[in-house]
Amino acid sequence: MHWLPLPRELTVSEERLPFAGCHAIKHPAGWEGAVRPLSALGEAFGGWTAFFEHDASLAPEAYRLQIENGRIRVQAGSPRAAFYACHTLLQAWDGKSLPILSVADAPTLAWRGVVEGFYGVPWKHAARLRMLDFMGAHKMNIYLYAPKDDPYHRDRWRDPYPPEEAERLHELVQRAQQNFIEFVFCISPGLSMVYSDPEEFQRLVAKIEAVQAMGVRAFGLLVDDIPEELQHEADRAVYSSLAHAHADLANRLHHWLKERDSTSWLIVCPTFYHNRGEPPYVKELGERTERGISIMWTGPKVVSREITHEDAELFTLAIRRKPFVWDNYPVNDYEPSRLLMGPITGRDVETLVRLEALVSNPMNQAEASKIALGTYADLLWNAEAYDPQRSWDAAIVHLVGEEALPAMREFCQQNLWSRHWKEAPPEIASAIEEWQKSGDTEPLRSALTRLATLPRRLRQHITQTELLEELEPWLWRMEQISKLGLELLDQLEEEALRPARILTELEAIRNASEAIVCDGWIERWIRETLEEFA
Ligand code: LOG
Repeated sequence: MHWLPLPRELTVSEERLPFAGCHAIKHPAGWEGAVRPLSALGEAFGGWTAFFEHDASLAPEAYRLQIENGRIRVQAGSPRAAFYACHTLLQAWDGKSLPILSVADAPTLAWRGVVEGFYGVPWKHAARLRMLDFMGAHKMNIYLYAPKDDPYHRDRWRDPYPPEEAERLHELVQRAQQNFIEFVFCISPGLSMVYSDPEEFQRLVAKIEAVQAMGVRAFGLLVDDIPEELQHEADRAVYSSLAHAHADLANRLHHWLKERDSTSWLIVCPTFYHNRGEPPYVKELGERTERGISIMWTGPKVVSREITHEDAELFTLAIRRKPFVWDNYPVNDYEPSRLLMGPITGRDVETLVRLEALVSNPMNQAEASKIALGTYADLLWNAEAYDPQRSWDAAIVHLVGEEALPAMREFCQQNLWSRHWKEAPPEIASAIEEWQKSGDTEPLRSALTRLATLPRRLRQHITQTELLEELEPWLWRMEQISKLGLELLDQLEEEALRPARILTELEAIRNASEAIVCDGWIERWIRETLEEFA
């Protein structure tokens, strides 16, 4: 079984639970939505008797699940925990029956999720809905809506959403609720807002009020990627610094929110969001911003390969609260020619227990992001047992199915961006080096042949059209460039090198697609070889 996330304590027997003939789920009043995944499965396949109980002695997201005496028994700390128990059962379901099993489960980190916070083409509405279902099914519980290129989020933050867009936003909020996900509406007013102007504040809260009416209680005030100095004369007259202005705005908004709903939650992304707490801005923001307001952090770097517990401790001291991590992986907006298909690494349990939350900022490609996101779901739920390799396979199987696992794993291995995210260069590098040293063409020929046929294997095995569409530029590039590499090998072996022809083809490939595969090793090898032999 490819668990994702891996439950904390788990025993699975060889025996199966027989169908009960009728489908009966007993649960506390108001828990219909929580047991929905199991009732849907039971209705489709025949059914069992299941008992769900609220156990107040359990942590809010903890649950115990036993299959015994021919029935299913769940004790859950909350409806969300019961929902997660159902999804554990769904993962144990093999299409025919459920195994006899026993699970005791609870998360490492309280808030686990996604921030749609990248530049470039935002996700489509349907992709967001699918993402929320994916998150719920993998026990992620928070989604921050913050696409930089949604004009109403940033550039035109003052303007209300037109009715159609508002309707879509409302639908997202509802889908999040069905999946027990906290929907956080974020707004980025910092490019133009006059912080000290009361009318500007009114415009900000008017925008927020409209989303509150949709049932949202959590909001993000994002002032990342704006000028590092106060821009308006009026603000310089009132505030001693940028941090002063940001803290004042956050505090006013926090009060405004709490007055309307005591369960409201405000999350702030500061202008200096990557550091260990050393810029004076960070310390001042920490001092001036009221307790109860969360502060975001991307780790020591914008894109942090590693976040250590020492890093987290230093930042915690500066902001006087646990950091809410905005994790810039697998986001590719700063390098759109690459897909980042590896598992998350470099955040261990020592770090995670020092955080308030961790949300991953993914790629513009929503479906392809689910490989890395699946590994995040696993890490954040059960960090103690996290094994990136196991998790990676599980995430691949959850996305494309068992049959496509070998081909998809191969594809992911070619899309890791080793310079930034991984120590070792891609596999093809050693075949190239081998060829350069010994002149042995066989390892290189077989590696290139495998790569040239990989796209066909993937197109055969992957059934999700949305995922295939996202991958297509990389599949095409991989096919073309490996075929060209094979052609070059043939020409060298036949001592009939036609450098101009190879170069023309290389240019044509580059012009047709900017996708980078295998870290660009094949292109580099072709160019260098032509220079050497021509
Ligand atoms: C942006 C983010 C972007 C990311 C990666 C934060 C807090 N803000 O440098 O929108 O997707 O880097 O390019 C960012 O990370 N700024």
